[in-house]
Amino acid sequence: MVLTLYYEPLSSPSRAVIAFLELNNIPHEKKHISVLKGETKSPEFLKINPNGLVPTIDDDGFIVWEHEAILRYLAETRRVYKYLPQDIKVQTLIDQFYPFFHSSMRPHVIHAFFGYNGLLPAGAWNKEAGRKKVEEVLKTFDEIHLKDKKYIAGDQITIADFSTVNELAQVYFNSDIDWNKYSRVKAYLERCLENPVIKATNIPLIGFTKGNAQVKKSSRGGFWSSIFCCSSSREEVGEIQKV
Ligand SMILES: N[C@@H](CCC(=O)N[C@@H](CS)C(=O)NCC(=O)O)C(=O)O
Repeated sequence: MVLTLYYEPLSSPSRAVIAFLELNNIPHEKKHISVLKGETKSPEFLKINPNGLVPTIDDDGFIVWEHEAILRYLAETRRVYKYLPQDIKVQTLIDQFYPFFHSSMRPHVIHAFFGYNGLLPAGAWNKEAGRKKVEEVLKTFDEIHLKDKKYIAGDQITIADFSTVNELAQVYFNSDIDWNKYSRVKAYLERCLENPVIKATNIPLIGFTKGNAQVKKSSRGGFWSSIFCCSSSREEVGEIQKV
């Protein structure tokens, strides 16, 4: 049975998996589970991933969620090591990066992505504070992680970069951050986006952040609920529709 990827194009971890599959020519079929329509929380999808999150894969009955685990699983099972080199030092630098990615980078960047795009409940977005948090992350990323390297784990792009470029693109394309203050990060993002597949996977996001979306109030909730601890905020977030 062909590998199935459950994904949402506006989800940065989904885009990282899509780019990885395509760049490695891994046969797969994609099933769009619309976060915007609440499909991640449908009874059918919850049977596949009880956490109700994308990306998720089904590899002949073996279900995997968490995009980092998916990327590693795909590299190992398909024996494609271009983006996960079999070098313990490179792999350790990747391992060392992910806690920073999950605990600092992603939460602040997503909050800002929502804030800049008008997707947070009234009063939940303080632009100055939100931008400051992202800038703290960018400073650390610039001065420590990219200090003397082209990519996170050295001179070669790895899965850690797949995660990061997709995440940071959410604020790279639409925010008032002065990226010239973080010249290594800016050069890094441009370098990653030179890859036509990585660039293509980010195109839905570019269209989205250019303002081709409007927010509609809805009581459904369930939109990126992993980000919100409080269900009342989720209910206010509403539904987004492309216009
Ligand atoms: N830690 C997970 C995060 C997955 C995640 O947050 N997915 C979001 C989209 S980016 C989602 O599916 N949200 C659905 C919902 O909140 O209902 C990963 O790295 O894969």
